[in-house]
Amino acid sequence: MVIKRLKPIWAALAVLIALLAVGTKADAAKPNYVISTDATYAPFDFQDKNNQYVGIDMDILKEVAKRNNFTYTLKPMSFNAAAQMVANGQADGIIAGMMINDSRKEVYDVSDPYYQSGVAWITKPNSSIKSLNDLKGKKVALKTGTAAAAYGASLKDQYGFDIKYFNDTDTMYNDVVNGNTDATFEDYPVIQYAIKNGVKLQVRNADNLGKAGGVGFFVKKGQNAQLLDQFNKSLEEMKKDGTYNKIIDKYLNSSQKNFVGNASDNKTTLGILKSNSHAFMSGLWQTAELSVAGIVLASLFGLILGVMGIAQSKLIRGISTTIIYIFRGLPLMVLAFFIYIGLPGVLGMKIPAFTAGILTLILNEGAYTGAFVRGGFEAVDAGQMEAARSLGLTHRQATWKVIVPQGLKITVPSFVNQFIITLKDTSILSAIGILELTQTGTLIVARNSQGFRVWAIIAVIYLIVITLLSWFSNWLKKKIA
Ligand code: ASN
Repeated sequence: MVIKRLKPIWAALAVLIALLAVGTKADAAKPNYVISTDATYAPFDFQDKNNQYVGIDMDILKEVAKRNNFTYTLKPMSFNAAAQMVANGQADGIIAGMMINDSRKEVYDVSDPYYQSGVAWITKPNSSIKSLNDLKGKKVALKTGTAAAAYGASLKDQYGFDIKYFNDTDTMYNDVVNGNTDATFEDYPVIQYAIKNGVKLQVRNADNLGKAGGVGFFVKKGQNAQLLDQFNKSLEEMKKDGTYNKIIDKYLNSSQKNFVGNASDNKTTLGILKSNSHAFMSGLWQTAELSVAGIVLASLFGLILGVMGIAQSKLIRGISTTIIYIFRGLPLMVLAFFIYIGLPGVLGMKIPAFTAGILTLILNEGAYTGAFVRGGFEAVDAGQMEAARSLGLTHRQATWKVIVPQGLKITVPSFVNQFIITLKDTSILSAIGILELTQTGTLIVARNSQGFRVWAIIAVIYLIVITLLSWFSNWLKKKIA
């Protein structure tokens, strides 16, 4: 009955989702590998002033691809998510200043090392903490999933400190600089580069690094042997013909300013806006795309759930209630990780980040919408249904012609509210590497360390967009009412 009526809506939804999934097909001629990376990990991986991914890893990867005639799609995100992408087959390989160790060899196949590293422990320069023994009762910042974090955590009981976890290196450094945590552990070349470029921290064990070892390129165990082989061969060639040294020299013997741009650009809000205008615009565009698609599709899905919630059949009502219960109950980020990182491993197919993001919004925001739409329908006076039925309308006709129009009017303010929530929730999708406004902010702060100014700009952009959306929604509200 009601379900039959909804068939076209289901079909439209399926077509839209299918459309979102296209555009990721590989070029048939050359192999195209999906390579994940840490979005903010200078000097290995970071964005330059033109929003290009640069760094030792990026240059090596580019060169390997050129020499072996393959292309690749780069997936920059937090290190932990990037590593999981490879472990569950979403990405073919990861290059992210990643240390080679035995536990990783159980999950991945690893290239020859292309750089030597080791774990440093770090405090503020004037800190009273001078040895690991001074960490008793203190707080230590670690980055989730990293070799440095594993090393730091292994010392926790011995030295009696507490741990606070972060997703990216810059936020972790900031926490120590601001005095919220007392120390941190990070790979030596990475902290060395940050200090050279003005981060106010000090390494405490430069000549006694923990877990010294090589940094390598990783693929999922038992897969992509050819890619790994090509990487190793090209690396060897590059070491012989001088390309490797040139790359190392480019990043380690020059200051980050070469990549970040004119230092004075970063001292004023206007300068930051100007020098990053392209990044802000493309972040805004992604946020807008996610919001519009999320709002339209989640509203449709919510409408379907709402109508199902007042169906005659107990089963259909039960399905609606269960879907609402599950997807309203799950935190948005958990759902996004489940769809983007968890599902592909089970389904054996890759899900593009944008599609995963939209699906997350449809399910989560749609569940909220479904709940208030059903409430709106239930709020329509029971006499309306009875009157319609006594006039000879079937239950289905009465639902669509009498209850739905009246119920929807009641829910208009809730819809407006939900539109704004959906727009704000798109920021959570930065966690799966979608380069929307929030992730754009993270990347810009990672290269210019201007947290206050950059986040103020991002906040103002969100407020402007939300104001525009509110105006539009109010206009729509007047039209409908
Ligand atoms: N250096 C880290 C590790 O080996 C990776 C990273 O933080 N990008 O675990």
